[in-house]
Amino acid sequence: MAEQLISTCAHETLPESYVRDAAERPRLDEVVPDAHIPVVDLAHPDRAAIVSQIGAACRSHGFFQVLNHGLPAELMEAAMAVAHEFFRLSPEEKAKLYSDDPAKKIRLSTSFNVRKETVHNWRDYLRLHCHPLEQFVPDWPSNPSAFREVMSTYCKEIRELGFRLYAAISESLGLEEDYMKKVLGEQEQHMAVNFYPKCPSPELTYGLPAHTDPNALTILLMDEQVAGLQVLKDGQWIAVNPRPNALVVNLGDQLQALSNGRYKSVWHRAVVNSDRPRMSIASFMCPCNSVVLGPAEKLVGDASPAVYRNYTYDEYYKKFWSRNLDQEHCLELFRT
Ligand SMILES: O=C(O)CCC(=O)C(=O)O
Repeated sequence: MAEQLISTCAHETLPESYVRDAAERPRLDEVVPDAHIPVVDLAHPDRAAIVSQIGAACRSHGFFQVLNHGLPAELMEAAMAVAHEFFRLSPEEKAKLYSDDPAKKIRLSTSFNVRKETVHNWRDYLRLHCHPLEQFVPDWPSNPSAFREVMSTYCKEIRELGFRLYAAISESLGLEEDYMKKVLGEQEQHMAVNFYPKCPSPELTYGLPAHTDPNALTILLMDEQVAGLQVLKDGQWIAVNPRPNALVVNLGDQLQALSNGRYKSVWHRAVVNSDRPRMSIASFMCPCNSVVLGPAEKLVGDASPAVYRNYTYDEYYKKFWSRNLDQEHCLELFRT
């Protein structure tokens, strides 16, 4: 029910259904505030250096930020602006798009999976399928009026960037430059526009609890003013501090599988705060549903046997959405 959206009114206290058990809370005072997430300048003149920095970041953090990535700053600002405008729409307008059915390809929803979960998360989100654009855009929100045009342009640019990153990641594993693009098939592309309103008790809840992404690659546009993304590194939560004009890239479960476990799809979470709302726009590059996934043949040998069995993305995605977000790594269920 659309009344479950949290962006439609202000909250003085945190409703009980959002309060985590003491052992599950974010312990915000233990988070490392100024850790270093690798930053890669994609305009560096030496391509080999870019490939090697990306490979190192995929091994060490599973996360990196990219600069000079080709997306114009004005486009990123416009995407954020139209996202803010969307979440300022009236409750009646929002109710028209609301659904809690995870199978719906275009929906405004809340938390993660309200049908299944027992504790909710302090997030509303607009979920959009984005490829092929001409198939999905007619069902995207038409209000605000600039939404479709701005987000379509943004999606096209992100897709191009995603393919450039696949090439560098493939090369960094010693694979053909076009290996990932080919093996992942005709890629789907999804978007989550995440809105985290001001929260009266941020220490008791999450925007999104710890999870890994089920897809291949995620590219995140972060609010430049408000931090909230945290990444698990060597058992400690570290804050990813926004950098002007940067995009944050993280590997999803499918690249961990393709790399035969050399690269990691790392646990991350979004925390909330009581001072300011926060927005993030996540673009998910997803393998084609029917494609058979598993470790790249070249990365399997006597010294490095296959860590994961083969499966279709359809099988994986269904398994992922049938579980709670913060259960064990979904890929563990696909081990050989
Ligand atoms: O809002 C963020 O910083 C993280 C978003 C995220 O992890 C997701 O949408 O899966």
